[in-house]
This record gives sequence, C-alpha cells and structure tokens, in this order.
Amino acid sequence: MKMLKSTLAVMTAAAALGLSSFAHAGATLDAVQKKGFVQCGVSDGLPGFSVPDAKGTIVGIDADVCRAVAAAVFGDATKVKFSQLNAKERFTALQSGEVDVLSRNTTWTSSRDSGMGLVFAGVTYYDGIGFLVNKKLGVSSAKELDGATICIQAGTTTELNVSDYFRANGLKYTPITFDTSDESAKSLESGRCDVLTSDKSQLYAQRSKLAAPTDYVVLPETISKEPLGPVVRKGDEEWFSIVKWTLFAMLNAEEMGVTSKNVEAEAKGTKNPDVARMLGADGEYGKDLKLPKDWVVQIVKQVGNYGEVFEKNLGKATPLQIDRGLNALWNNGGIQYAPPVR
Ligand SMILES: N[C@@H](CCC(=O)N[C@@H](CS)C(=O)NCC(=O)O)C(=O)O
Repeated sequence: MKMLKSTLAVMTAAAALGLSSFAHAGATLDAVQKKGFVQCGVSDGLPGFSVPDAKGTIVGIDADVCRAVAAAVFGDATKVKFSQLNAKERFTALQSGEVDVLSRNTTWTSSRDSGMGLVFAGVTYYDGIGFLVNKKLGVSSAKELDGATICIQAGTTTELNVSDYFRANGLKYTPITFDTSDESAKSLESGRCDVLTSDKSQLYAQRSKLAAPTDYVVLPETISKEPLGPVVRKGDEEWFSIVKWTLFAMLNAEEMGVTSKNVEAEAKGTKNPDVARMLGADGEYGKDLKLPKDWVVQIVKQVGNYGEVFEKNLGKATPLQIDRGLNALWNNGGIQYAPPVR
C-alpha cells in the first residue's frame, strides 16, 4: 500500500512535469532499438548547429551529435529523425518523450539540470552571450548601448543574462521578444531593434543569413557563460551514459589523432594501447554501455572526431568562420576535455 502510494505520488509528479512515462534505466535505449532510430530535437534552423541544406538534410554540429549517437547504437549514422523545435517548446518535447535527446544549442544551467526532470550529458560547444549591431549605429562596445532597443528570443537564458548585464552596468534598454530567431533577425534588418542579442555563435550564424552581413558587427563583450550541450530525461542512466560517452568518444578520438580517414586502419593496426581500447581492438569497453564493440569506430568513421565535426560545420572553411577558442582541446589552449575510455 505504502509502495502504491509513493508510486502514485511519483506518477503525479511525473504528470505535472509532462512526463508521459517513467524514464527508468534502459527504457530509452529499448525504445530506440525497437523503433530503429533516434528521435533528435534540434533548433528551428541555425547555420552551423542544425539547419536544412539544399536537399532538406539537417546539417550542423548539434545534428551530428545525434548522428554520432545513432552510429554508436546502430552502427548507422543515418538512423536518426529530427524534430525542429523553438526555444520555448524544446524542454516539453524532451519531457514528454517526443524526442530521445535534445541537441539544440541549449545552455546547461542548474535549474534546467535539476528542476525539470532533465540532465545534461556534456558540452558540445562553450559559448557566451554577445551583441550584434548595425555598423551605422557607430557603437564599438556594449557599454555604449544605453537606451537601445534589443531583440531577444523568448524562452532563452538570454532574457535574464541581458537584464542582469544592463542592471549591473546602470544602463537602460527596451526588450522586444520573439519566438524564433528569424523573426529577431528580420527585426534587426528592418531597424525595429538596434541590437540583436543571443549566444555569440548564433550571432555569427544569424549574421550569415542577413542580406548584407558585412553591414553588421559583433561587439567584443561576452556577458555570460553558455555551455551548450545535449540533454536527456533524468532517471535513465543507461541512455544518459550513451549520449555522454558518444561525445567523449568524439573528443578522445581528436585527442588521439583518430580521424574519419584513418580510423579503420587504426582499429586494425594501432600500436597505441589507448587507441586500441577506444576502438575495440583491446577489450570491450562498449559492452558496459550496451553498445557494440566497434561503437567508436562507427562514430568516427561515419560522423568524424570532434575537431572534424567542428571544422566542417563551424570552422574556417564555413561561412561562420568560428575559431576553436574555448572549444579547442585542453592540450591545445582550450577547455574541451573528455575522460578516457578504459
Ligand atoms: N543557449 C540559450 C539560447 C538558445 C536559443 O534558443 N537561442 C535562439 C536565438 S538564436 C535560437 O537558437 N533560435 C533558433 C530557433 O528558434 O530555432 C538557451 O539555451 O536558452
């Protein structure tokens, strides 16, 4: 009876959170294997992160994280379906079970990680909030933005961080909030707002979509910490570990010089014991994660190591031209660091 009562209490709490079913350990992997694909929540369309290409395929680093999970689980990076979500609807989509993982430029904060029945599996991209302005405004620092009208996206960490920054610096501003990044960008272009604010990576992405990108400049200040990463439902440690270790595998592969080009040769002939363990040539480290022996080989062969995925989607050869910066590996001037596979 007591057990029944506590079960009912948990069910009520779960219903309040919008959870359709219990996220017990193993439930997500079982469900994913049964349906044969990973359902992945991504953004409405942010170049570099997740955006449909000319053929309608969703491309970007957030999308590739989901492809890597599919490669680990199925040995096939194409076994993924995408749900495009705006900022406001993203958490409900994960809580309700509509998506298995949310990989959508989402900032890891304590309230999201503890109070929403969700848990962050790692950091795909270390970001921070900045400001995009028309050069005509003649402003070179955020401190000169007193009295500005600022376009902000609803349901984001940006709303609170911008308000904190202006208050702390004794500056006034008028916010205009929108549900999508396209609406905010259009309002910047039409002059309805003086400034567009969001995570800096997204400012570069949004600027690349404007009719005259070179008319706009990103101001030098970074006013917050926005560690962006994949999120899963709390209570399913098995699935949490799979997503977390998929990301770690991509980072470790880069650190060890294992790329999509050499991974198969390395898996057969490496003399490096760390590489042998990671690629399943020595031991079976995938087993503990309920993954096949060659899970890392498939991730790297089909999707790439972290550095390859970064460069392909965000790097110098892309319209975004983002530096690795904080997202370089820890032994190369950045803070990206993954625990070892062993
Ligand atoms: N990282 C922040 C901001 C995320 C966010 O949604 N940013 C907007 C501003 S660019 C966005 O991605 N919009 C694209 C969309 O609506 O799909 C958060 O987690 O709250």
